[in-house]
Amino acid sequence: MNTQTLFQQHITALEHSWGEALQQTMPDCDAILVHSGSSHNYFADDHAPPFKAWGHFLRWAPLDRPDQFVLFVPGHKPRVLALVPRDFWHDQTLTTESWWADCVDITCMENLSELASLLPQVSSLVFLGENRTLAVELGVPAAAINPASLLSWLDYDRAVKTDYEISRLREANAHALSGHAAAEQTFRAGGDEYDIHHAYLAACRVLDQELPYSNIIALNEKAAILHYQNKRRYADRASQPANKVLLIDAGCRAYGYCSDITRTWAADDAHPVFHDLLNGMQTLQATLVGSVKPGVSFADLHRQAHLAIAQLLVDAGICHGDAETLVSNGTSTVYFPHGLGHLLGLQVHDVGGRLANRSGELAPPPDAWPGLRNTRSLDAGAVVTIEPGLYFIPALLETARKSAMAKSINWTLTEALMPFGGIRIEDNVLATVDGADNLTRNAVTGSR
Ligand SMILES: [Mn+2]
Repeated sequence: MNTQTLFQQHITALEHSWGEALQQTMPDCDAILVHSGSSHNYFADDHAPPFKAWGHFLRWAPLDRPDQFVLFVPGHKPRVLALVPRDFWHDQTLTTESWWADCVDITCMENLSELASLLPQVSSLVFLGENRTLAVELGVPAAAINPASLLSWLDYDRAVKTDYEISRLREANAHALSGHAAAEQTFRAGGDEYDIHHAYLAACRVLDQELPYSNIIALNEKAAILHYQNKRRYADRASQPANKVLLIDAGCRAYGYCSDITRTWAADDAHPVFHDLLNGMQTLQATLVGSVKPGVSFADLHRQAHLAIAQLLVDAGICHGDAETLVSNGTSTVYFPHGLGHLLGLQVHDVGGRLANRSGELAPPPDAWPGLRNTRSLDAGAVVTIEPGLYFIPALLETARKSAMAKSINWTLTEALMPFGGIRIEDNVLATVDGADNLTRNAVTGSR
């Protein structure tokens, strides 16, 4: 199916679900205005951080720039109200490819002050977006600015992707894999974190600011830092430590849709037990991916991951005891302290992961794992990450050493493995009616 047909079907689906959401949650309103967001300068500065449009806006129009609007009136073609300032400092050209632009009506404004004249009666308008001041200036009643009932409904529904969205997520995966291949090569060739980062960007032909999140490029012991943000570089190569382990967590975006992929590579001369752990993690990650299907509770999958990781720790000789006990007494959490994954879409950690239903009731995380970002049962069409990890994190190990857990840990082996940091393996997985479609492993990579 061609992109325009897919996008038209996507818009039709949005019109249906947003129409129902509006009618159910804000029955006195008859239109929704969605704002991409405003650009905000740093404090006392005339520079702003890179802009990212809001997910609920991007779903209608792939315009990743500030002060763009979508006006949704049930029964009418969606209208894009685009601010295109007269500006000789920046390129303000509005890119409107026909595959999406033909599915909406586009009106351009030179100044935000023109917006009010383009809107229907504001007393029955809902405003969605970060800029409350703008909504108030437009005259939108307070109760119709980001109403929680409507936002919960839209957030909840966003977990299930349309075919258009799935095709973009596949594209974002294929795109990122070219960077991951280059990163592995650069790691094996002895590059430092800076080199690996740039090899990734160059292979994907992207700029830093176009990434869905800052690349995590962690060599050796830094692989134990979950969101390691630095890129170590060595002017004097003689002082650069040998590459033993690379943990790279990096994605790409396709018209706003994100991929979020982690790979861990080990040099041949890494600790043999680390190689065993890496093989074990590859296997258990693939098993967890295979467990994705409609109706499965993500919290149950997370628990399944803990049991499998605990068993791996026992098999490798790092922990003593049985897996159940190591999970219930918190030992597995020392090595695997984050959640198994999250919803994925227009945001890397997509919205609605803790909603029990459209009405906004919450599905709280299990007491043992308060950080779990997705607590829902999976619906067909939902896309999640599956990203088990196993790390040697000095701060968590220090605490464990002073606790009752200490006696179930082989400290000699744990210490020997600390220089190797850790392991995370992450794929993006679609729940289908038949089970799981691994969008990462099944991505069709080609030349770009
Ligand atoms: Mn992730």
